[in-house]
Amino acid sequence: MSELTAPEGLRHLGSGKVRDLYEVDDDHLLLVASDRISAFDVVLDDPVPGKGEVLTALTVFWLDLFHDLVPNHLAGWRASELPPSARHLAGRAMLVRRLEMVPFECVARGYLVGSGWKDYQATGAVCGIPLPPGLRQADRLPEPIFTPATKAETGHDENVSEAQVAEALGPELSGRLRDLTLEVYRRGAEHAARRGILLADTKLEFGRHDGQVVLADEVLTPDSSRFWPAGGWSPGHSPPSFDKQYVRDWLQDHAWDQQPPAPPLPPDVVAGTAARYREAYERLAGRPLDNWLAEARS
Ligand code: Q0Z
Repeated sequence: MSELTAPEGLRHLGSGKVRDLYEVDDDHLLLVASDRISAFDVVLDDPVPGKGEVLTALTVFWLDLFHDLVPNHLAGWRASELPPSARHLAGRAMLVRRLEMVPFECVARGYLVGSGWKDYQATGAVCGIPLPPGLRQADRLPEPIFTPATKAETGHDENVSEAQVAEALGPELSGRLRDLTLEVYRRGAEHAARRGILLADTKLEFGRHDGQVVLADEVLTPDSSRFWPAGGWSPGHSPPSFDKQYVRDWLQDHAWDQQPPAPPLPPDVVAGTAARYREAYERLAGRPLDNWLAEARS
């Protein structure tokens, strides 16, 4: 059976641009990462082979690295741990504990880019956090900041202040989310920097189970974070993306109007992008992806 066919007998709960979510039982869900890739907010027709496995392998790697800091939702990822009808998805699937999800994206930023740069230019602050004057696009911040956002069903998430999170969830939970988000980001960014990758920012999702705050969803992947090659960064311009730069460059050189569908990518662009994803995993985890995949298929 193809590794991309849906798991039989599991109810499909929803799909994002890249991932699909299924119900396993009352307490467990199955998250499946596809090889789909988006650029300029459009999902491209061409998959990037192995991308879903990299997203899954990286999430499993980071959850293990942070296990002393925060409990997480992972309940299994090896074939032997997956429901029988999902075993062909081993390597791209995670069995997770079903949580009551926190209704905010928990974002940490170490550099001034994206919506943070836009907010700063307009107001001198990001999510209500005042920043020193004179910062340039992509500047490193004096210290990482917590910049939560609402989860938009359609369109883009909207930045909110920590006070708005505290109003909705109470000061205790909002403070815990801030502290955990910043600590996960600090530890991840420090680990990555030692391996030549800058983690500019990241978006985390948390849930609750038995009164505990639990780290959920995908963690510190190129789809939930900005990865920059350490050598390519300099303040004042938007740095190249570690993973998507070939795709973005090629699309920009081909006068695409950014309305779907995107033009088909040439095979060398697809292959170069696949190699960058694999390299990101292997640098960060210090392990060949094939070695992890062999374990996942066991
Ligand atoms: C994650 C999402 C995806 C579409 C719900 N452990 C959990 N418990 C309850 N809910 C979730 C999780 Cl991870 C949950 N999402 C995001 C993932 C496709 C949306 F693969 N939504």
